[in-house]
Amino acid sequence: SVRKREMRSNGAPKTAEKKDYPKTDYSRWRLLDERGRQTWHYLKNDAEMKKWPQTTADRYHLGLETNLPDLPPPTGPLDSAENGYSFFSHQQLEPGNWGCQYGGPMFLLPGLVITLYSTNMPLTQAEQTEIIRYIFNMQNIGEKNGGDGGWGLHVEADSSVFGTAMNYTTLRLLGVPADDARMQMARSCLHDLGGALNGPHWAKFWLSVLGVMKWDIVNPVPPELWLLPDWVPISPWKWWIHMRQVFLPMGFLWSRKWSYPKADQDPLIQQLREELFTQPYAEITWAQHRNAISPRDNYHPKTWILNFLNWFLVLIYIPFIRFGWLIKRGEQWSWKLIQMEDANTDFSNLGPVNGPMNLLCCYIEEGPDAISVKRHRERMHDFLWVADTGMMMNGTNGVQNWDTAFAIQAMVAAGLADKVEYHQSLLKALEFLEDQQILEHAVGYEGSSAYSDPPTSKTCAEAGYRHARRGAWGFSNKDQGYTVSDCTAEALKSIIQLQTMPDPKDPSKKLFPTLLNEQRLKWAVDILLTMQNATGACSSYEPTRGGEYMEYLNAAEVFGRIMVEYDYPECTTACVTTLHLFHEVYPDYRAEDIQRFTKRAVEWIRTNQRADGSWYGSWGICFTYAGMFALESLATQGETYGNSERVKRACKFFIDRQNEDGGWGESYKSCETSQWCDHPDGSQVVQTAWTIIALLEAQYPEQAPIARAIKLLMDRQQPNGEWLQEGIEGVFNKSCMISYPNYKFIFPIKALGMYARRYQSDQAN
Ligand code: LAN
Repeated sequence: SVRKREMRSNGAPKTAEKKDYPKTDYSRWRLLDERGRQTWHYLKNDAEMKKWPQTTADRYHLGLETNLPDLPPPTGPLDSAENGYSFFSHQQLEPGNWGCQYGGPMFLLPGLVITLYSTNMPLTQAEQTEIIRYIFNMQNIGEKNGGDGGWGLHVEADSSVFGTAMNYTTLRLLGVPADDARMQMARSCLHDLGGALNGPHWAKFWLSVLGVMKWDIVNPVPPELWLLPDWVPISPWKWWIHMRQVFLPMGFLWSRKWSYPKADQDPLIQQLREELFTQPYAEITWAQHRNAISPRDNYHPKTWILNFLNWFLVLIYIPFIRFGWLIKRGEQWSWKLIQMEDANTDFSNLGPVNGPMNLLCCYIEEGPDAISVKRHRERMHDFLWVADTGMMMNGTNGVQNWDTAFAIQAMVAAGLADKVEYHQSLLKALEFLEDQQILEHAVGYEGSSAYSDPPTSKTCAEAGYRHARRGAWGFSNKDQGYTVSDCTAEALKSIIQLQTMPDPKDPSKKLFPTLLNEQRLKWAVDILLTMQNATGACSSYEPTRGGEYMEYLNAAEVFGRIMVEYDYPECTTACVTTLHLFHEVYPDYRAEDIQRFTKRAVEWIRTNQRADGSWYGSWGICFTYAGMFALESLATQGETYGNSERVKRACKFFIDRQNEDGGWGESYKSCETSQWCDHPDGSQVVQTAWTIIALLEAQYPEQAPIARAIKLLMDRQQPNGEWLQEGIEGVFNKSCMISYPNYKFIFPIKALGMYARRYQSDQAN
């Protein structure tokens, strides 16, 4: 049963509602990919359009008809995988990578728009039009999340003060009038939740920058914390990198109490001051609302320790102890660290939250015409993406390395990578990953004690507290340049897989060129070997530096488990499977280190399994995601269904949750609650594929349940090889969802191909 062909991005309401907001001409948008730097451009006229025609990928991402032909109906799972790749390979971009709308979080555009408004650097008309359209498309209206007119933390969430106050403000700054019917709904939703005063810390911060709130409402963010000696347990360098890199510019801005200079004269700001609150602006005693928060936003309530600390900072430290020299030194050192971050990322910055904040810091410190400001402003484009629902801000500056590595792995696992039809495409993917390996140390490493060869996990202040990176891959591209453990592992794995593949015509020859020499592969392994925690597990960007006690100081309210790095099964298993493969190919390189690492990591993976047989995933939803990685890594150690009680338990967990239709569907609520929650829409293509892969890796002995799942994947495939977008796939910080639209291609292709290889000519239907 083939469903109606329609392209719909995550989060868009399921009911057709009337679109009374202007739309740009979608035939004019083009995606430019310059060595992994992705930016969208709106062409001005026909001459430009002639010179730069729209590609299939452009059309696909924009939700326009791709006109890709119907393919011969698949005769079995392998055919279906090939049809899938045939469609997917048309979306491969010029440098060899894939891209996508990487949306979900609803708090990113507001930071950008507030920054650009307060610095008078407007977006183009086309961008504004599409941002407005996107935000309205994500509004909870009609059937969507109770239809109260607000916005949530992410596209599928119930309305919260954070989502509603920020997106309402953004729309107003982009010129939407307050008396618009949807704005009235949004306002009444906001007021029902107690108004913007009930927003979390980050909302209060941004609205103070804009001059709609007064800084007194913001709990302290003292930049002097950066002056603490490194050994102090709560020193910021020990925090999770995303928290400290947001805290850094935030502290600088808080310390300066900077806000939009024209706020008091700007009529729009005066209006917002009346629209966002339930009481008259003039009567608000700001300091009294520092801790106000609506229950909807309060995922991680502030602890009594943090409340006490804030009380101490406000009543004692700031008035009596925070001397001028302390402020000055804190700001100076912060500014230096901000500059280091800018220099080491060529102003790309770690992510979409600290990017606009760093821009503001440069604007304040160096003036509106500074080169730094100009470069930051250009970099903001790297985060913006145009989809069928409008223009949004991606969660990173792309998914380049990550999705490309998985695409390669899917084709290898499917046994399709040595077919001539796919050679060109996979070669391009390989070339892309080659180009994106980080080969330079971060500024500050050279000659400093932080760097040694091979690198260690030791860091120091001169290096901006950064982990070693030479030989690593990041999640997005080389410009951003941050080591991620599993991104390095998955990229390295896919490269080794291709570079060692024999030519089927002449097995004494290799099918793919050796683009990365042995030295570069070894650098990557050196990096992986620095990523292990004392527990044996791996974290995301660095080994864990601080204790879980830091969570007592989690001030963000809307996120859980954000203050330090944690042990993640996904990251740990990726390192295990890759080191296993590397060791098979290069048995002599650091063999003992690899063995020791693997032994400890596998031990951790075993103990991390829950009693019911599952693993909790932190970056994908949820138990299906982590279970797949865990079983794959155990399989590399020879641990499968036949010889392991543990693996049996894991398989049982999955089999018990298989739906009537043969698939699996898990809701994002699993992430929030740490308990399995069925997806309200039933089986999902992506989670079904993850589970199939898990069961195949585990060598689950029965074919029938897997065959039913395979049939579901094939039934959901469109005649042109495509799979349609379903529920959201990814998550971070327990509470915020994020979409991985390419997963609906990558993992079904892998699952179908693996199944075909295991059961050879058997057909699922
Ligand atoms: C990501 C995206 C990729 C993800 C994986 C590689 C999948 C994971 O295995 C390790 C962690 C990592 C790199 C990751 C970390 C947190 C990110 C960067 C994100 C989920 C994408 C967006 C998110 C970032 C924190 C969003 C900005 C929000 C803040 C709270 C600062």
